[in-house]
Amino acid sequence: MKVNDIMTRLEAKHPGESEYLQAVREVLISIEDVYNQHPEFEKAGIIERIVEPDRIFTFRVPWVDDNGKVQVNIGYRVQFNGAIGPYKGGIRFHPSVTLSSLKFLGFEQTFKNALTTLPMGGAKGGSDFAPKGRSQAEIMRFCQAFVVELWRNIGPDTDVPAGDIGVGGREVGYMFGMYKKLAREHTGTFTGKGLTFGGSRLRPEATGFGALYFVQKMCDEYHIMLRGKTVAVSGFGNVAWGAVTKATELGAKVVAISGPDGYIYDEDGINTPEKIAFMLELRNSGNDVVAPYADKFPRSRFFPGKKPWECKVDIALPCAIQNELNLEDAKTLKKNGVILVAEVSNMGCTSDAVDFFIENEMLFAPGKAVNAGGVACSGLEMTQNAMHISWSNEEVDKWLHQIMNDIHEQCVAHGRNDEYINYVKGANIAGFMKVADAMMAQGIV
Ligand code: 2IT
Repeated sequence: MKVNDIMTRLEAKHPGESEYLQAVREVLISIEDVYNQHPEFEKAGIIERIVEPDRIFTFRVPWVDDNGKVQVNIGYRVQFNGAIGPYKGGIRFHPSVTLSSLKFLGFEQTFKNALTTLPMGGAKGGSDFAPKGRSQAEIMRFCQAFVVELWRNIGPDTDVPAGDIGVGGREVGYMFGMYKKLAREHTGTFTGKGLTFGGSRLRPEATGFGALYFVQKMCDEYHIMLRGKTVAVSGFGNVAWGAVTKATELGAKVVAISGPDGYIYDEDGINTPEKIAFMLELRNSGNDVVAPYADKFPRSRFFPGKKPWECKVDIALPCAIQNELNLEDAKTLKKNGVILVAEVSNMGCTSDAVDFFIENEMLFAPGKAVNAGGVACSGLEMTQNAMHISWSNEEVDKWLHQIMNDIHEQCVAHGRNDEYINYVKGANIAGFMKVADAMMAQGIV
């Protein structure tokens, strides 16, 4: 395999799909050497097959807004790779959603899910629908219209969607309600459900908690004390909230969170139940701004239009959206002496930022390893639904912890080069080998 040749062909086939091409290139570069040690992969066209989704559904989502006006959005479900289990992955509602972004997310999800040790294939879906400023009734009608089209292509052993940006417990509830009505079955076809109808304990916390378990393992590996370290987080949604909660519990001090409007710096730490709960209030307001935090807690400051990466901290955790940390930010972090960067968002860093971290042998781990706790907990929800039981907080947390440790171990096993662990390489190789193995065993399909 020659990465450049493959990329040239893919760019010609899918022009302008920049995020998808970025994600594919990153994985191919990591796996090039191992791949070339397996001539049977080349013979079976593994690369040519693994970079293309199994199938894609695209559909119109018409709905009526509160003023009686007809609105039309586009809906998608990208079933990327079903080699190791039923398709699994979130639904994103955000104006930036395009086929390219969902293809990148589905591709990443395939390897992430492989890392979780659970049998789940990769998928992603969503719409360019913008929930910001929409009423509860509008959100419900949109979710229902989305599922009216999607429902025939999903099922507990076929494809199991969940939440992502713009889709939380409320939206999953509405989508599940319509699914159940159309399919006439109450099964685990969605994860991230409410606790009263088959949801798993800890699912809302799992992405952020899992990320911090992973960060803890990175620290242990390098004999760094997490306790007492300062942390900058981007975002203020569900994932950021889980990360802030667990970071605080583990003795670190989170001093920054952010929104599309700018960032908050709170020197005292975002570390009291009141402050952490306020993040949820901000999110539930539906306004997509963090500025009100500074009004509520006057010792903190709001920096409009800025990113939190300019803060002098020990640890940086991008928790918002893809490509939110660029090369310039990476250089600022290094200059400020940051010791660890862990992507909690999917592909949170641009390619040149990732290259910069690795060339400078900085401690860096990619989203598909760090944030896998979310989908892992979804996998546990599927198991509980299939068994018609529900596990306690302690049981789920124990699994989550074990899975994150296991992912860390896989990264180290495939990414260690003398003293330095290249977590990007480790995660990509471990995830790829599992999926490739399964594809080899199942013939050319
Ligand atoms: O990016 C992700 O892993 C998610 N949005 C969670 C997917 C899931 O199926 O729980």
